[in-house]
Amino acid sequence: MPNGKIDLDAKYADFERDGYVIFENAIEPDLVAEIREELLRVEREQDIGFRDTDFEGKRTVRIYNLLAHGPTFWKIPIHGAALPFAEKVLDPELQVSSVSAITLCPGQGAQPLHADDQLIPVPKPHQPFTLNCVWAISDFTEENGATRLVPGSHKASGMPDYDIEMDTVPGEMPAGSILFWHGSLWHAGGTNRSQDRRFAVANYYCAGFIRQQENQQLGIPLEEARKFPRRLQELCGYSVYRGLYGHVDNRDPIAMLGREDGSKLIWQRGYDEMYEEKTSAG
Ligand SMILES: O=C(O)CCC(=O)C(=O)O
Repeated sequence: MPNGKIDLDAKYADFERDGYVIFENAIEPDLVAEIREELLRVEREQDIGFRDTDFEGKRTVRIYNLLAHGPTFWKIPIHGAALPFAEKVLDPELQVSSVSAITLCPGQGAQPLHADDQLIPVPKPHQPFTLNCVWAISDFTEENGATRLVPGSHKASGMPDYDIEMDTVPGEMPAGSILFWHGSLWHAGGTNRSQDRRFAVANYYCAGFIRQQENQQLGIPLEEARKFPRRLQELCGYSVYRGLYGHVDNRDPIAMLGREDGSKLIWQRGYDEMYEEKTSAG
């Protein structure tokens, strides 16, 4: 990690208080440059233009299902600067909920404030079920549309009205940094008043017990998923939560990718083993 070892406990304390935290300069510059090149390649080859809804941004290029677009993107969910913190917040049996690019182009206006988990019908506040992990692939500045954040709003009991205006702070950070936020935090993409694009990859994790936002098992061709590092396969849903949720015919679905079964199912384990933890080794 370019910035040395990260003090996860200190970062976790900030995260609990504010609902977000930034890991500055956490990603290798070569990887940041590679991701940027790859985003431009996919955009060009697939002829991806601006979105056509206000929420997604009519001057914004979004590329969904990024893991299906090449090995560079496989490095993101399992990166050593990101995954250990996500495991700490959600638990080691977490999943990838979605991985998408959000490129704000000059002239993109502010997005409505929202929380990523606002459609989950559970009374708030609650423990984090989802965690967004936004990689800055260019600098994030107030001028180019750095994400607007409402500190502490993950502890609110409700959701913002669609067109509400309120005080926010910009999640400014240099390229190569990561901004994490609790799924209940109120936030929005900013206004891009600059002449340049703001490049970001939103690597969104969820707990292993809730539904992924993008259907990773159908969205990623099986022959591609077979090539993933094992930890990424598990994160994409080829795993069993607590030895029960997600099994296929009483087996760990990782076997469908030609791997040896990882987890014994709950019925084959002793009860004490139920909370056995996985590691983040890539
Ligand atoms: O682009 C950003 O900074 C945030 C985007 C966002 O929150 C979303 O699209 O849900």
